Amino acid sequence: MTHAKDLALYHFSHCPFCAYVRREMANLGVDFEIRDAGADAEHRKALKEGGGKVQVPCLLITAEDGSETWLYESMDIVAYLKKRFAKNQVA
Ligand SMILES: N[C@@H](CCC(=O)N[C@@H](CS)C(=O)NCC(=O)O)C(=O)O
Repeated sequence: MTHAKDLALYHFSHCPFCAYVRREMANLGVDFEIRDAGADAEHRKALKEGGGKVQVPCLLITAEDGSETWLYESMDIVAYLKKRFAKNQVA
């Protein structure tokens, strides 16, 4: 299992698009911080201010220089994860 410190996923626990991303994380053998933007007001605020809207899933990618990319859309997030972690894939 690879732990990616530069990634964090904003999600809602009952969102099917978020479940899709979490399932693909498991398939790819990668984990990173998961932040509940439904239950946690601070995470919700950070998502709105950083990404521009409260829509989940959203993947926060923090570069070495501290710059942030807020990636929305489950299919785009999964494409990014596959491109980066496909070599880890277990199934
Ligand atoms: N096309 C988007 C759809 C995401 C979506 O509709 N997410 C819902 C939750 S399931 C959402 O964030 N709605 C905004 C809200 O509930 O405030 C994707 O595939 O990621």
